[in-house]
Amino acid sequence: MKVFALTGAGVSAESGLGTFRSVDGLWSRFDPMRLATPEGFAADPAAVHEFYNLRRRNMAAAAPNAAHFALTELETRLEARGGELFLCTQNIDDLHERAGSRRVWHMHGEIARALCLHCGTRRDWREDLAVGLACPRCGRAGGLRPDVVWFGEVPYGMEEIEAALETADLFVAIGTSGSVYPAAGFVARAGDLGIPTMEVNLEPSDVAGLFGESLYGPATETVPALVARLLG
Ligand code: BV8
Repeated sequence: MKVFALTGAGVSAESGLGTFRSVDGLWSRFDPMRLATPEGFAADPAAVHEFYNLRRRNMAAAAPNAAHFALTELETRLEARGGELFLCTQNIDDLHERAGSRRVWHMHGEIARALCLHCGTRRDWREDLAVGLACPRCGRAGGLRPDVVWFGEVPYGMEEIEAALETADLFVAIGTSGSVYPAAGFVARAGDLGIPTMEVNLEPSDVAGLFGESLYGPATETVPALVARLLG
């Protein structure tokens, strides 16, 4: 059995990492167009670095939760049966990896990596970023940015993601509001292909009506229950 799982901020919510669109969410306190766009970075790189430095430190202090561990269990047990879990996350944190997931597709990049705009080098980066920092590869300053996908930028791995979606036996969206594309469009694509779809979330998402089945509640309860059901 091949399961395509798309995760969002809701899977990390119970680890203490903020979501974007809840009442006190990140985008209610910070302006995404000023802090999560290339134009915003060009206009005020120091403000963008401060925003991501805060989130990078929060991630380092957080721990994976039962939902992350359940998805690791699903990956291991499906592979043991000749199946596969394609884990595609919109999250830029590393909690899936720290829970033991071996293959994670970060379609919106990773906050623990940095990209140099001068030489294009990408590398792990777990410290604060700052405007004056020089790239260890090319030695030039002013070009280091978080290696994340901002609004208006092309998500990573779209070819692999679309290929995996088309050959999935089940599409499950976990902890996402279904408000950002192209990720929010995956359920429609799966539905067009006749692939069963399931929404696992705290509450109905913006695209709830497109799912064949839904499971509502906190991810630390719903995801382990779903995994137990899928593994029979
Ligand atoms: C693209 C990384 C072309 C950075 C993010 C104008 C110009 C350019 C583009 C556009 C435009 N207008 C529209 C677009 C497209 C745009 C878009 O969709 N905009 C929206 C606002 C309409 N998209 C883009 O720009 C994308 N690129 O289109 O390029 C293209 C297209 C196709 C193919 C190739 C190229 C790039 C978008 C990526 C932006 N980067 N993040 C960072 O993290 O700082 S977006 C960010 O928000 C996330 O990554 C995620 O994708 C998105 C949604 O977040 P969620 O994960 O869903 O979180 P949210 O808070 O919204 O919801 C949490 C859910 O969890 C809730 O439902 C809640 O109920 C639930 N929950 C809460 N607690 C729990 C829980 N569930 C379970 N248990 C709990 N305990």
